[in-house]
Amino acid sequence: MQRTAAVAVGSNLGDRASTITQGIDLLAETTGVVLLAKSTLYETAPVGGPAQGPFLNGAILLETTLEPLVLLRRLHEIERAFGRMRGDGVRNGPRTLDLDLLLHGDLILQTEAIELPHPRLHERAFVLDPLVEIAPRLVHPILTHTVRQLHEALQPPAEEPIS
Ligand code: PH2
Ligand code: MG
Ligand code: MG
Repeated sequence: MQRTAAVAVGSNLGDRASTITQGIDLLAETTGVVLLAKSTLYETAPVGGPAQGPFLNGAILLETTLEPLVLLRRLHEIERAFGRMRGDGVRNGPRTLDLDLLLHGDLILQTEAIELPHPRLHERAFVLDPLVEIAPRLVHPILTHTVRQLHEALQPPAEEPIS
C-alpha cells in the first residue's frame, strides 16, 4: 500500500540547516520512501518548553510503502543519528533534529505508540507555514479541511478600530 505522508522537520541546536538537510537526505535514501517535495526552511521562535534558541522548521512530502509505525521508527532512528536523546530530555526542550510524522494518507490512528494525524498539526504555524507551500490540498482526515484551510484559519483576525 502506497501513501503520501507529510513530515515536519525542526532543529534548534548545532548547525541547524545542515542537520535538517542531512536528515532529509537519509530519509530519502530509505527503502520504501520517495521524497516528493521539500519546503523552504523558516526561522521560528520556540513555542512552549523551556527558554531556548530559535528553530529552523520545514516540511517534506513523501510517497511511502512503509506502514506508519515503521516510518516512525525510521524517523526516530535518524533523529538518534544526529545525537538526539529521547526519554531523558526536558519535554519540548532544545533538539538537534525533530522529525514529526504529521499525516500518513488518510489514516486515523490513536494508540500509545502513534497518533495520526499529529494531534497539534492544525494549531502550529511553524508546521503549517512550510506545509502549505508543498501540500496545500492535502486533507486532514479528522477535521476534513485542507492544509490551505487550516493555514488560513491560523492567521490572526484583521485588527479593527474599537470605536
Ligand atoms: N517543536 C516543539 C516545541 N516547540 N517551536 C518551534 N518554533 N518549532 C518547533 O519545531 C517546536 C517548537 C516540540 O517538538
Ligand atoms: Mg516536534
Ligand atoms: Mg518529535
